[in-house]
Amino acid sequence: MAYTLYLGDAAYSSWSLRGWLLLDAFGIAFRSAWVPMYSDAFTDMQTRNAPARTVPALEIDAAGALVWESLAIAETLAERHPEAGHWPQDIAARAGARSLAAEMHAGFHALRDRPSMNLRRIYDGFEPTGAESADAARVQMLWSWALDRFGGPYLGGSSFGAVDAMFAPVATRFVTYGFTLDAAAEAYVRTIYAHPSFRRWHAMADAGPRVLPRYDLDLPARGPQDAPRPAPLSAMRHEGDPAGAINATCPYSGKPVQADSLARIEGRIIGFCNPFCRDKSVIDPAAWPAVMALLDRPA
Ligand SMILES: N[C@@H](CCC(=O)N[C@@H](CS)C(=O)NCC(=O)O)C(=O)O
Repeated sequence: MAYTLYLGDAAYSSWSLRGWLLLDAFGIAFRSAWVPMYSDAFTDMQTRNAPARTVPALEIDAAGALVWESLAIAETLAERHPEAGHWPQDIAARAGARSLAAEMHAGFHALRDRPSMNLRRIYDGFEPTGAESADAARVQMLWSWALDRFGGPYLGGSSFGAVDAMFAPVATRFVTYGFTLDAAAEAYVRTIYAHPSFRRWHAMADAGPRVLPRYDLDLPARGPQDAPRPAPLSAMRHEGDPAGAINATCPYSGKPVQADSLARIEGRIIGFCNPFCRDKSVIDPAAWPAVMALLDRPA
């Protein structure tokens, strides 16, 4: 099954993150079509995809069908890939997970507005409004209830599900704006930040060059290195001869390694086909199975 997923900027597009997790975290192969938001290319994409006007939008290539709205994407993928586990098996957990996902999709408008997703920043001194605090309190109450009732560490039980994809951007908002969290929410945020798919998205957001100042607040800010992420492996950009790399072709694309796209990861020189692939790998090597497979090769 071939899919194309239309996405906005990884650092800022919370709904894109949800759509991407609905495929990547469930092992479903797809092609990402990144479209910079607030650009002519985005307007063109909206025209081509009409009547869909938002990202994420999922093209089911063979069927010539397009599905948009993240909850509709979740249900479409769950229907087409029943083995992938978008919803829990257990009836009570499935009912709970579906209800939480629907509430997220339809609600929490205050939390979705001013404290928008911004994976590039961690602010000091953000003061939530009453409505933002009320949304944050309800999210935490729902998380505690689900984690307690279905056993955690994910909201539907032992494995990552569509409901976790729906709430992952909220976990990032709690980090970016420094919301005061109860212990269960704090633990759940760490669980999301440790999930391999989330780590891949965050690494791409960090590596992407585009900064959209419209999402910045006028507050002291730290960078994403202070997010509650697992400690990265040792990695840095490397300058040198591509012949010194342990691989001749990019672990992602299979294209030839380029001289401007080398990294030293855990002491070994690895080459990529472009600087973005290098940078997303340097930021969090362990998130990328193709990089780890190279490191696992005998020296
Ligand atoms: N309810 C939609 C929300 C999607 C959404 O608002 N996406 C934003 C980017 S995060 C977008 O495409 N905005 C462009 C526009 O509204 O023109 C969903 O569940 O997918």
